[in-house]
Amino acid sequence: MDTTTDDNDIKQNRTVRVKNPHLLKNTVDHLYHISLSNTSDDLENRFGDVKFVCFGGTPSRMSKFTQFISSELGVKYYGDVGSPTNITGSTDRYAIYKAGPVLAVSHGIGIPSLSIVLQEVVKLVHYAKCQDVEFFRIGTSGGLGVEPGTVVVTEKVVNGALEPFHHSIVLGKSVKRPAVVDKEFAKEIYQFADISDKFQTVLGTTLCADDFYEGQGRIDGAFCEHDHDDKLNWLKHVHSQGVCNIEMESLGFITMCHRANVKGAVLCVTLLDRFKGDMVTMDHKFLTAVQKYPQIIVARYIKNAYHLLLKKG
Ligand code: R2B
Ligand code: URA
Repeated sequence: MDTTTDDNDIKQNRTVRVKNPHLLKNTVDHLYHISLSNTSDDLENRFGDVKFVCFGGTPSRMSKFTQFISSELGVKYYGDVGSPTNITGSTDRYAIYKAGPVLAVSHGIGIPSLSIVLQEVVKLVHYAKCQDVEFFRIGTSGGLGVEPGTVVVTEKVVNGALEPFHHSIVLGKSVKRPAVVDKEFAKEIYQFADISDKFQTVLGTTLCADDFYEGQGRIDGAFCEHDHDDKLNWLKHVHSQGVCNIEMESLGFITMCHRANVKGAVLCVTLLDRFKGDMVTMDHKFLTAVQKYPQIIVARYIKNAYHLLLKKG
């Protein structure tokens, strides 16, 4: 299996970059958490047509998205009527569904969970020789100064200290990687919001926290060493720096897309206004409805891009 990436292809932004000299030619690479292997699963035949990979938190949301995008594109999804089949089959860590050129992948909560499946999906599309692949995170978040149900298209992403970097520890040393958002791509996707939508869509800065409770300044966790005023002051401060929403994966997602030479975009719906409270109290029906909003925008983008690709031949 050739794992080297052609320089011309990188220049033309066509292939997914796997930057790892240890993945040598013809070695077996078992993608453990998604239960696929480069040597036995015929990846090129099964996945070579993939152009759009959409990530979201839960398997059920991504299954519903698969049904939605399959009807929007007029392509069949892999699986039985009414229930897309999870390609990862024998592992229940993550779910992957396929509808024509679209893969829908669940990533769990937080960067550590996202990073495992993202690395394995990057290798999957690399081994499958997919070209011009684009990645999307379609998720949920807490909003700041926007109506619940607003979709935020991320044009800048920062960590909890408002820095546009992702810090991690490798071999005992701190590594700092820049979170480079493809602003043009974000703007292009934002154009697919429509004035007649029953929800608002905005371009804005997303703060990516390491935790749902203390990491997002909440005061309703099991532990809390700050008070209501501290929380409000922090929320006001980050809002004054342009932050529109807070979630838990965008920093890892954007950083890894950049490293992989893949266009990546993040669209999250807000479930509450954090200036008004901490608890997500939206009822199930409304929650299900709003989770579809970022999917609607991404589906419009994909539909348009897919039709252009088909025309080109
Ligand atoms: C948004 O919602 C989840 C936490 O409830 C987390 O995955 C995120 O980013
Ligand atoms: N997801 C988050 O990470 N934070 C919220 O407030 C809501 C959803």
